[in-house]
Amino acid sequence: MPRARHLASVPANERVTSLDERAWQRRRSPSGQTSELPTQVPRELKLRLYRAMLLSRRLDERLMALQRQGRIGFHVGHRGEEAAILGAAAALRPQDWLVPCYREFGALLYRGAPLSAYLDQMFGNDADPAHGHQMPDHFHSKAHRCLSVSAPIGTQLPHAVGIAYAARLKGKDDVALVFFGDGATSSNDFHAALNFAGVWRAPVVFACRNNGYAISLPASKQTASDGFACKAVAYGIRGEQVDGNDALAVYRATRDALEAAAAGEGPTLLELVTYRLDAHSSSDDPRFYRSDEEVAAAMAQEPIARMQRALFETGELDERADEALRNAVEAEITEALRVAEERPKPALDTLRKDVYAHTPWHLRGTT
Ligand SMILES: Cc1ncc(C[n+]2csc(CCOP(=O)(O)OP(=O)(O)O)c2C)c(N)n1
Repeated sequence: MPRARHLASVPANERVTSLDERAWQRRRSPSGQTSELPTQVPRELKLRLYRAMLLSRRLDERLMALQRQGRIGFHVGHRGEEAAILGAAAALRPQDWLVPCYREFGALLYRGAPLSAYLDQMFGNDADPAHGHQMPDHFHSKAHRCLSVSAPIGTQLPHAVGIAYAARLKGKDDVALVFFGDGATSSNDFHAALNFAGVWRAPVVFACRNNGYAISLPASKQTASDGFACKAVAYGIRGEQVDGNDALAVYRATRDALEAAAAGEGPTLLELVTYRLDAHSSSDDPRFYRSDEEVAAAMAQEPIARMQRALFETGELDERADEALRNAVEAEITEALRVAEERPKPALDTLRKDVYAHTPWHLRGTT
């Protein structure tokens, strides 16, 4: 595997790179649109990935509407970042660990978590795996090796390194894939995690979703370096900058990084260059800090239309099949939302569940 290279030494017009540079250059037209998909990715996987992206997009839109109607409390979505998140998730093997930030519910679903379980958490109903203890979108799933979302930025990165290193000590080839945003690279935990991962050669893949902003702060104000992938150099690990709106480029880069990690070749930092089309969360109003023109320009590069065009071009999907897929996704979401919203709220005594071994005095007699 190639070692990380310093992106400052790469001409500006070539800086968005994938692991197979020449294939990448062929795929990249001057408008930045994908014109040729890698043939080695099976059609079945491409269609599964495309369906998962459609499902995530529509879920985002529906959940944001529900939040505005006061039917759920909060939502933090990944509209525009579907290729970065699902392309990476598609590369995971069942034994690998998913260490999310807070936008990766699509990755959890891709791994096989039931949509109902995610929605139970969103509504905080009586089937919520977190028993109503967490904010919406703070999901987890032990069965799918997905850690719990935690609100502080960057804290999941050292956890991922610890999990990966422990797996290696136990002689297993499990790899941890950890997601975070560009803003998290300003946290101490980012630097501690990359440093230890480099020293221990821990089998971990760092997936930085460079979506342009940390709430209102542009990525350019997080760093003076040329992007984030080059930071890998300082820690002696591989770094790759990938077009994060190209689901298959993300899939291939993540798959190669996971394979290298599982083979004992150490960690990789992937910078997935994408754009956050929506607000940071349902509590944010991005009109205060970015222009409509900027969002419209990003919309023209958004990953779902791009993947659809590419699948149409190769003949792997046609308009009728696409429409059927979209209708099926819509029906699945509508039904799952209906069921989750109709479930009762948790009983009051779940307040203490998984929190205290013994009920403390001030909560005794509350239920
Ligand atoms: C330690 C800490 N500081 C500040 C915050 C407030 N905060 C919540 S999200 C966020 C921005 C994170 O941006 P980024 O890492 O780029 O992820 P993105 O939301 O863009 O996916 C901040 C500063 C926090 N949650 N934790």
